[in-house]
Amino acid sequence: MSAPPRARVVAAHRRSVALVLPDGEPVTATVQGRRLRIAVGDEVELERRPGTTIVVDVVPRHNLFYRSDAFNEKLLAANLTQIAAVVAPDVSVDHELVERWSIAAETAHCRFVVFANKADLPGFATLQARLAPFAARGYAVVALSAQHDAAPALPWLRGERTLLVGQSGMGKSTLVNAVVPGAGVRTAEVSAALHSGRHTTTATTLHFLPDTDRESWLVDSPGVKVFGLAHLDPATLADAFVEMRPYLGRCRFRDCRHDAEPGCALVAAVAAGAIAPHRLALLHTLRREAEAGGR
Ligand SMILES: Nc1nc2c(ncn2[C@@H]2O[C@H](COP(=O)(O)OP(=O)(O)OP(=O)(O)O)[C@@H](O)[C@H]2O)c(=O)[nH]1
Ligand SMILES: [Mg+2]
Ligand SMILES: [Zn+2]
Repeated sequence: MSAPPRARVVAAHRRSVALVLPDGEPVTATVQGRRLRIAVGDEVELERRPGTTIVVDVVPRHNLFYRSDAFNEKLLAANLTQIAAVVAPDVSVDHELVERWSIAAETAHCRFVVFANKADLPGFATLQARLAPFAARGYAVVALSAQHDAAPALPWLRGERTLLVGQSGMGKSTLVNAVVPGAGVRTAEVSAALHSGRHTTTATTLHFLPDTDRESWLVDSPGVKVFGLAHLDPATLADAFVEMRPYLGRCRFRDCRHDAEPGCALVAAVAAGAIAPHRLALLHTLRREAEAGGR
């Protein structure tokens, strides 16, 4: 008996999913039962019946990227190798959000990169200067203009399975259109998007990079204002803060919460100027979220 056909999920809407078969053929399928939860990027097993295609199982994932608060979780994409945060000078960048994405990337064992978009606009140099802390942590900050010259992004996308994340209006969909000919993703003026209060992109969709045998792809996601990480493990959270790693395990108490305990190596590193105070504060915030999430 031959193995059941497999396919890559390019869009998921409740029990209906859009798939692409290994030969590139697009198919729409229905998910069997209520148990299976499907994310974009999943590889799924199919059963083809006359007139209908059924998703019967999900191939074990390398990782699953999602956001959550104490009540809900929202799957974003599976089987990623990279998270790319898109920022731009004409939208007020929430730097804590960008830090949250970097932390989520670390815990999902993904490379993290910042795409500093709209290099053609005034204020870009100021934006780049504000991104210096990310570069100092070892993350690439790639300057590009999705609208005029997206080429600098290409070496970062080839060979990777990338999720684009960002606030609304940063240019995620514009970048997809620039590097995937024919993607035809809708984009909108920043002002129109912000004033309507609605984001232009409403669904998460996967696009294959041309000439990569469908091995490289990127996922466009709707802009967000918050990114909850209640599902992270409070005990290992500090590992995701790359600059804290050298100090971990050096506190006087093995179960140190890096708060008010004597002999805390992280508190000492903050006092010595080696770790930014807001980063330790973010660690505490995320730990409270994770403990409230109770996962
Ligand atoms: N000047 C300039 N404008 C750009 C550039 N890239 C994107 N834009 C514009 O920024 C606006 C928002 O772009 P989108 O691609 O829709 O942004 P998005 O991040 O997908 O937004 P959401 O889907 O709402 O999350 C559009 O008007 C784009 O034309 C760029 O490199 N330079
Ligand atoms: Mg968009
Ligand atoms: Zn400590």
